[in-house]
Amino acid sequence: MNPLKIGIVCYPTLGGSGVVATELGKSLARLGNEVHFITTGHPSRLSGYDERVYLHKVVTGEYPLFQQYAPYSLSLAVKIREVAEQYRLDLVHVHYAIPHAASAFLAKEMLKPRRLPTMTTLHGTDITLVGMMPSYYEITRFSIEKSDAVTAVSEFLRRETVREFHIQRPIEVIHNFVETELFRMDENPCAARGRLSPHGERVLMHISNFRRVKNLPIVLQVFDEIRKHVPARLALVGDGPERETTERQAEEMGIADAVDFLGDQESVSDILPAADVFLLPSQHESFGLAALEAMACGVPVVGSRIGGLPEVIVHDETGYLCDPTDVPCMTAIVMRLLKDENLRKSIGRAARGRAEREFNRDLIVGRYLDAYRRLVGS
Ligand code: GMT
Repeated sequence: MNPLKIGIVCYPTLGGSGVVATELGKSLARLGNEVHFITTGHPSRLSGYDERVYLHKVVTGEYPLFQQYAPYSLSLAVKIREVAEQYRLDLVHVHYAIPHAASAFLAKEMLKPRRLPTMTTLHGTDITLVGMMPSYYEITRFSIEKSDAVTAVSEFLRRETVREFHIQRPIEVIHNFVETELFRMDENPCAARGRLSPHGERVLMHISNFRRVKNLPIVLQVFDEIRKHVPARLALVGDGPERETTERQAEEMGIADAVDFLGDQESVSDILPAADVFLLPSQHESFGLAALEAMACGVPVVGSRIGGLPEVIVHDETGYLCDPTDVPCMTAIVMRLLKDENLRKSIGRAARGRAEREFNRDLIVGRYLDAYRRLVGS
């Protein structure tokens, strides 16, 4: 099959949509396609050199009239058009609808009569939170309808999009994926374990972009309950708006000395295997990429029974689900796992098996490639 020239638009900052877009782009390039990232900065998971990977930076022009409102969406549209023309792109694939789908639509219109097929992947808060805001609702609906192809990262998100935005067009569900050769089960204690468990304590872990939806107070409360019974430490990986509040809460609860704030980490695959249990009590989660990465490392996840998480975790088989604020439920499950090493290990193995079977990179990247070929051929 002929290789494709693909433009990928994403937010480069830490966050699931940027991670998925970057990992997808890297995989597509490895398969021989030419990939052009169009972003405001260097995507956080883009490392190493690949001759088929190009980076195009979107720069917003400053002007006193704009004050703090430099129109990123317009600069992005101009950059997409420019890259598409210069490199003869076959298609552009945008991640996170707002404002990327609208910018892709503008670029497509500007390029006419040359054809530029567009694909939008919906990730979560672009639909469930931000897209629902009155100031974004109509443009989100419009640009979803105008994309040539639309995918959602879970069946939950597809249903929500159709319901909330009264969408008529088809939306294909393509789940997120994990690189199972990188995110591996560690039979021997991994290097990070020594730092996170200096005296043999059990390690609970949470990784996120520290937004309110991640429910960090619940993570702290569950940990607080656990350490009343078992020597344990909590590793918090990532950064974002709730970090300071979380640090303060840990102080107020008197548990700060048992909590490690690791901040943004480039290589979470080196840290995850150090965990005994992974906590993800989010209020919203359209998929839960961090949960999938933990599963691939054989770390049992205790998460929320909301959104797309039940599509990732089979309760009681490959992890556990509770209501997002049900601290007693989560505490009881974590205690069970920590007391019964056979159970913890067998759930971890089952989680790893599910990640390998259902969410492996080759399977999911293949589905995107099929969708691209249908789009380009149509
Ligand atoms: O909203 C966020 O927390 C970040 C967001 C993103 O787009 O960066 O994450 C969403 O996309 C991820 C990748 O598809 C999903 O794994 C997350 O579940 C989803 N977040 C939410 O739905 C809250």
